[in-house]
Amino acid sequence: MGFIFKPVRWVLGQIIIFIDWLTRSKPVERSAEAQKEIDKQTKDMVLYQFQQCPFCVKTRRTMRRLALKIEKRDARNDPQWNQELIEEGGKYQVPCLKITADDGSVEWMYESTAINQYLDEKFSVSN
Ligand SMILES: N[C@@H](CCC(=O)N[C@@H](CS)C(=O)NCC(=O)O)C(=O)O
Repeated sequence: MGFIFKPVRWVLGQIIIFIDWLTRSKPVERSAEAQKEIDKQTKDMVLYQFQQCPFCVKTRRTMRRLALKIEKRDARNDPQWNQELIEEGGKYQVPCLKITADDGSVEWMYESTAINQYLDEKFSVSN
């Protein structure tokens, strides 16, 4: 029966991606100057993720809503990112946001709720 799980999981994943696409919000609009400043800050962030993971969809929705240009790395299919996440982040779980500070120190932030809260607090337009 195990052989049935993979295709079923794939179809469910595609449904999640489709619903996400149907219901996604419009990215926030900032002045060119303000967006440039945000882009500078998000240049030092990378999201390790799976395309079909619902928790990753949740974080990608926040990134889209806040118009954040954060590089995404496929930790399931790309062996380099998979290994980096496990060895440097500490565990094989996505989403994980890698944040490199100006002094070169690195934080690996796990948990979609924590990541979304961090991005919202840092980049919400009302702030
Ligand atoms: N509580 C976590 C759950 C994350 C989670 O369960 N991610 C799954 C993918 S959907 C995962 O990393 N699985 C690792 C694996 O497949 O071994 C969050 O909200 O970020």
